[in-house]
Amino acid sequence: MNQTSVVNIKFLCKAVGCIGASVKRVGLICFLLLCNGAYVCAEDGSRAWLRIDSVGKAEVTCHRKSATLSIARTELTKFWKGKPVVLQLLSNKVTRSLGSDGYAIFSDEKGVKISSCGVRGILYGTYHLLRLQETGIDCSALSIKEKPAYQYRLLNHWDNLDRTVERGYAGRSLWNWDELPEVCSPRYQAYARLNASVGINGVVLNNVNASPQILSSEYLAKIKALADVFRSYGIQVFLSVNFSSPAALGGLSTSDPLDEEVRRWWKDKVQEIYRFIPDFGGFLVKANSEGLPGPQDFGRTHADGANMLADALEPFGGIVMWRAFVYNPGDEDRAKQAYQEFMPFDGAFRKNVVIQVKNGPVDFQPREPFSPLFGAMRQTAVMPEFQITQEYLGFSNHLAYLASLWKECLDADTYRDGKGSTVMRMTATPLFPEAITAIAGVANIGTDANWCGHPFAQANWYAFGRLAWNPHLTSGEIAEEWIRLTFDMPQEAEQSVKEIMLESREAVVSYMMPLGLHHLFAWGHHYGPEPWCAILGARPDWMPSYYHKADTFGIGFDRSRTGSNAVMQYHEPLCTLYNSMDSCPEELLLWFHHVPWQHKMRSGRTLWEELCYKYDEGVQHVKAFQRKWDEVLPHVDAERFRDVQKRLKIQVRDAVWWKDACLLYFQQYARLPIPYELERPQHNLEDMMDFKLNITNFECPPYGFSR
Ligand code: BDP
Repeated sequence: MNQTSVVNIKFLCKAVGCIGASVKRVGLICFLLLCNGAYVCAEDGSRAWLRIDSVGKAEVTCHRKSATLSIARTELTKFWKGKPVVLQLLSNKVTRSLGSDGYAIFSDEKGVKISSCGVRGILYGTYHLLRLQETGIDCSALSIKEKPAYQYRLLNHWDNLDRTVERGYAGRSLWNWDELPEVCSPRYQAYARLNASVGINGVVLNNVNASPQILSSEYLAKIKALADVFRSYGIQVFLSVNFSSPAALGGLSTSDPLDEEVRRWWKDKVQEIYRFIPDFGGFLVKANSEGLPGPQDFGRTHADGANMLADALEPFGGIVMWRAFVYNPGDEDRAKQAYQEFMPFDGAFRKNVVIQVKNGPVDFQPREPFSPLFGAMRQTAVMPEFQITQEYLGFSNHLAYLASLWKECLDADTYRDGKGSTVMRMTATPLFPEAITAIAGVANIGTDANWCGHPFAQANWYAFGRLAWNPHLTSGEIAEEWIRLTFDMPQEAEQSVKEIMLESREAVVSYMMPLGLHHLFAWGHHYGPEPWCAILGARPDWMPSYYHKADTFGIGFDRSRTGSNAVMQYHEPLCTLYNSMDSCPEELLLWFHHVPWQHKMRSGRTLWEELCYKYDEGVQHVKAFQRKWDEVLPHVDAERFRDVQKRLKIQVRDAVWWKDACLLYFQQYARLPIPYELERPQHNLEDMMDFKLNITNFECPPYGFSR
């Protein structure tokens, strides 16, 4: 948008401000701006961060032929505005050192050269060049060499075959199984293109709570159709499998991984898959977790189970991602169980197995310490799993930019090999020559026109891809790129939006679960607060009281040496640091300690006061986001502006709800007043305790919060 139109818009906004309150402000602005010829086309968000208008005249040369190269060529021909480009698929010292996904870009006064030893590398280089152009970088003298940090950069879809999406908040599953394989929606290609543009090179199509049916020949034909679309965008297809498939689908009497017939069944099934999809990626497995079947049902180990599948996949180059999200109700602290379960098998897994570990030891909470399984194993590849979909961060209603959360994990020092042994280094550096390096994010994508529900949730899809490629990027750098690509704003407005994004995750932590509190969510759907939740007969480790342990003495889970001793799973100096209430970082205090209400915090306040301040801070932050967003009104198209504005209202409502619910509930134990300088509660505890949200799987809660 040029400067004149910005000035015009500002003038018009003022003019609109004088018109009667009954006039719908944004709509009118839109109308006036259109009359004025300014650029305010409504945007439904479907183009996400690839919003370049075709210029269609670039000169692009490429002497080799492949479907992927022809995509690269078309993208550049249509959208590149600069000097002629040559795409060079070649193997020399430089390109070989960058690998087949890596690339080099050089430009001078004659033109641009993108070279790689793989077609995927050329495609990624193409999107890099276009990204530079669209973010306003001078492309006249480039000398870039890029290589991804992780070999496998994967989205995990938790999509069911009936097109519901577990923990999905953006409509239904993209995969229209009824129409496939005959009909391939154009959205499959658009989705693949968005993924490729940020370097994502694999997708697990179905829910980890997998239906055996996904492996039926009928479904394999449908999956083949998807794989055929994704392939030219450099995307491999993977499947989540149900461990009891041999019995449930194959009709065998057992699914015991040491049974010969079972092993044969998997081998045959894998062969069949590769007949349909020659570049199939492999399996993701959730086993012996939350009621799902697994090798332990037959007295076998996780290694037995994973290795059986690995042996079947190995001849074809496929891999197994075996999830470490395993815990059982019992006396042991849930946060310790994944480590206990997997450490004894370090070195027992085949080389084509990687253990997929959630960022925290419990479950995708707004803040957790990093899982101690990172930097623990020495002979087994381990990969991080992040949750892009906002199961625990306000669904698609709350603005929460998650690069900050993921960076906190990736940058955390495990101290495995001394200082600097960050999670990023421990997982991106192969432990042995053939070791797999991989990273996964649970997708937030569905049939909504803008893919992700909240317009800002797209930033999380984008950021996941960018971090998987280069975990050294900062959250701020990624946010800046995304804003530039997604909106057309003057710098000042970009800065405001960036501030909102960078503060947003901490705001959510503050109004939901500050100081290391976790899992205070409402039963089942996990939207909204329910610290009081007590369901008769339910698993105790699914109840908030298991985690907050509030009583008249204090609050928090004692995981110190004298408590559950979870601190022991961390290398020194972390173990000692976390073990003491005095040295434990305050943002994790109640994760590791049961702390007296009167405990003095570093601010000089008591724990109770600090808790009140934190909750209040969270609410104030979101109110500030609302103000900041309203200020950028002249620079955002009406459709997306209003959408975000509407969701911010919900977020403010929810933040107050969280604050009131948690403070009024915990106050019963603390028996202390909420500091008088803070805003008073707006709800009654009894009303909130009576209130039950009725949420179907993929719908967002209704706007009105009342009984
Ligand atoms: C939990 C989700 C559940 C998933 C599970 C998992 O509530 O829906 O199936 O994680 O990761 O957070 O397997």
